[in-house]
Amino acid sequence: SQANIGVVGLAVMGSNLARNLASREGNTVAVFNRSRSKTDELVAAHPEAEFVPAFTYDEFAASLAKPRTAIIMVKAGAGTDAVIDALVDVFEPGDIIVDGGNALFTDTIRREKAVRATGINFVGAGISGGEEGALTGPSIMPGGSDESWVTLGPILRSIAAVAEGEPCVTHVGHDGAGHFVKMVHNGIEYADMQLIAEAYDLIRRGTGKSPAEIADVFAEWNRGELESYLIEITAEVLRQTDAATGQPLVDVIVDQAGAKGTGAWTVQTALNLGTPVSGIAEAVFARSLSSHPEQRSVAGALPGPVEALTVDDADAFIEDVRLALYASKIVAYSQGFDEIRAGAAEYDWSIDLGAIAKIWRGGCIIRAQFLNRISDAYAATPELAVLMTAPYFVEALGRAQGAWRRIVSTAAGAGIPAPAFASSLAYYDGLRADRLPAALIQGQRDFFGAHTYKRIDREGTFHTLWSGDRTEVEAEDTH
Ligand code: NBP
Repeated sequence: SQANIGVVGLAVMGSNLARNLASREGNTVAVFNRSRSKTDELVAAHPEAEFVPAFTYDEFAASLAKPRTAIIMVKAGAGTDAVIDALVDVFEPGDIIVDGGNALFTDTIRREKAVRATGINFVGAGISGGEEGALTGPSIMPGGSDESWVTLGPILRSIAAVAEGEPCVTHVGHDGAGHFVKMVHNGIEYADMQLIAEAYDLIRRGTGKSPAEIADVFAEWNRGELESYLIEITAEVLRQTDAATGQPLVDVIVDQAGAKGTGAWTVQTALNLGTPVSGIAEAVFARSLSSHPEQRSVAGALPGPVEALTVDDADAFIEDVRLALYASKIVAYSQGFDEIRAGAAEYDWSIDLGAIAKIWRGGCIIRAQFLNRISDAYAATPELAVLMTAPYFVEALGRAQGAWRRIVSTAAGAGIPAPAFASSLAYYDGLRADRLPAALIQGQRDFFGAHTYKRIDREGTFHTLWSGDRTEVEAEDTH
């Protein structure tokens, strides 16, 4: 029998994706894994699924109907390149190779160019939702050519999560656009998680509530405008009791956050693009800070504030934290979408930002009600320069800013680190400012490096003769 779709790489993600594909009407799924045992195990464990197992790349290619379409789900990096090379050898022009792993978008741009030269289509597709999502319906962010989307679109639509009746997949843009958007998704996820963690810490230290009591607070928040998967699972984690010690699980987990690198990529890319994703950067750095026990153990000697945190009205404090979280979250998404806009301009992708918000409503880790507000904002104003200036967010930020300022100053006064709350607020005020001290920085740059400056009242480029008589001269534009 000929399969219409194949999966290469049958570890947890690939086997779940293959099962998802096989469960959809009309799909027959060819499966291949470098070491045979995973293929045998998958086929044996799921007799209900219509799998066509292959044990060599030749067999795999022969089992696929044309145009052959294969999704690679292997360890990102050298493994991906090895599988692409092997598939290019056995595929033909017009066939489609999809990389569903977490590739760096610049690798995807490189691979797409190389594979396209053989006449074979290459699609880098970001897939979010972890193993559960792969099995039951992920959010999928495919790049690649328009030609490949004709074949691939219906297949991916059949396995994607569904949010409000719409499949969580769209053709994001060409070559690396899909993996770029998936990268920013993960960056936003880092920020969202850090903000939630800061909210928990403030409530715990401010009110003395137990993790289980704070779980109730998050469960309550999940019924309002913060409703999201991450808020929901936060309540679950906080409610968990450790069987061995009887303690809240969160209290026996080592407080050093791990990372697989996609948050760092988001920030590195933003630095290259000159896009300030400061909230996301703080979230990535907060994980790094937590993971240096050798530094944290000596830093206990650093003096803290004299006054401990006192909260008179716990309910009012918790409401302030909720609003600070909401406002900071708006900033994180605004920064993330700004990075996508900047990336699209740099790499010449045409990306529909509203459509991206929509495909994140289901399947992925940052799925939330809130994303509807973002797609509404871009539907109303596709050219929106700053997401958070859309009327809905202006209203929400107006409602939240007082609380946000109180929480950031309370945290600073009490010596409680709230880097993502504070950084988001500084970004907000920076963007809002009528005048920025950047004017002084231009003066300093002109002083030591003759870097020149512009004037507010006249066209042209100017330089002050700092080491001479300090008169101003018109200068060549150095940019
Ligand atoms: P892993 O990332 O653990 O990769 C294991 C798979 O890669 C196995 O099938 C292995 O084959 C195969 N492989 C390697 Br390693 N080198 C290979 C090579 N040179 N040639 C052929 N196959 C090779 O699997 P995973 O956790 O299922 O993740 C798959 C992809 O999905 C990754 O890119 C990951 O970043 C991405 N992703 C994961 C998640 C998640 O929640 N885990 C979420 C979203 C995306 P073998 O069996 O022969 O060793």
